[in-house]
Amino acid sequence: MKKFDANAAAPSDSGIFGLPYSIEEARLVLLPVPWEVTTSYGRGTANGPRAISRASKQIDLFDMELGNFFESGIAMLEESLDIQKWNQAASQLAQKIIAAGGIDSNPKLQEIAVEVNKYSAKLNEYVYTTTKNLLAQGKRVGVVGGDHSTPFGAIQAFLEKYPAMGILHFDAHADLRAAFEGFEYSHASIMHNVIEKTALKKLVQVGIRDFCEEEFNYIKNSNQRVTTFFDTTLSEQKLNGVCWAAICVDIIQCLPQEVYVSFDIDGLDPRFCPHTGTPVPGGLDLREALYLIKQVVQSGRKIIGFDLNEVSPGNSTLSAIADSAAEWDANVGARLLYKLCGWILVN
Ligand SMILES: [Mn+2]
Repeated sequence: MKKFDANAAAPSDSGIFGLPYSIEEARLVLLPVPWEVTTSYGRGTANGPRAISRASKQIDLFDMELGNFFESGIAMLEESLDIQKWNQAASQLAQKIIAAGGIDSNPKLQEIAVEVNKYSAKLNEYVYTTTKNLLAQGKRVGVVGGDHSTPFGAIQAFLEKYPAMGILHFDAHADLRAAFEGFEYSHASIMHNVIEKTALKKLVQVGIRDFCEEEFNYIKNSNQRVTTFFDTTLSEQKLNGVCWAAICVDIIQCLPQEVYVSFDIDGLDPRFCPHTGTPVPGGLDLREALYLIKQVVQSGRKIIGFDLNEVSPGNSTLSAIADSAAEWDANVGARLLYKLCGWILVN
């Protein structure tokens, strides 16, 4: 480990959060996934990991709640050049389908969708294998997207190690659509894929406020496998004077002992993520989300892994981010990421 002063500014050659740890030294390894093949609305989340990494260096490491947890070691892997290449190639293909509003019954577009799905399968395999190897080495792992399709392979690897785990899912969207626009691994289908293709026992969703009737019925007919705390309900409870702490007890009761957190930044009020791909009015305050995560740990449950996704610096080029309004999204993302790292390292 290099010489390091936690109270000083981050050296320019430092890692995530300005820390000096190598992957070997780190107890927690972050896996960046620069991927946004199926995003349809605002673009830019493939730059999320780099923007977060840049913004992370200005964070004060000492944490009043969690102390100097960073001393366990946190490091971020280099972005895979393969993923960057696949993302570019598959995005170009996918845009043809997105521009047409889905594959419909157009055979040419169906062929393109097959190609896109192959790229997504390659990505899933990469994320799965990388996560599995890190877990086998005794590391803690967090995925940094990219769009919300990115953690699928990681969730598979976590389920192999923690078959009884549940997922606490922050999002504006239910993400329960089957192959949205013809993409098997669409960002809007991540939880549908998790429910249909894995043995996950429990999915608990919070902040959901944008969903179609099919998704609503899917939740209703899930036999309690999916429990959704809709934003409308949460907001009304709060307006009626129910305190957030009591609401958190209700949410946490639904979770098993081991909890994986899947955090789509757009679960928060869009003032925290104005450039995210599909912002929706309403949502949680950052403090409410952090309080809920803290209460999960305080309840005696264990956070075993996480992903943070859909953080986007918008369409600004990466070199312009530092000076642009888009820096804000990465700034919030980096702070949320640091807290997620903290809660995973202390328990
Ligand atoms: Mn979302």
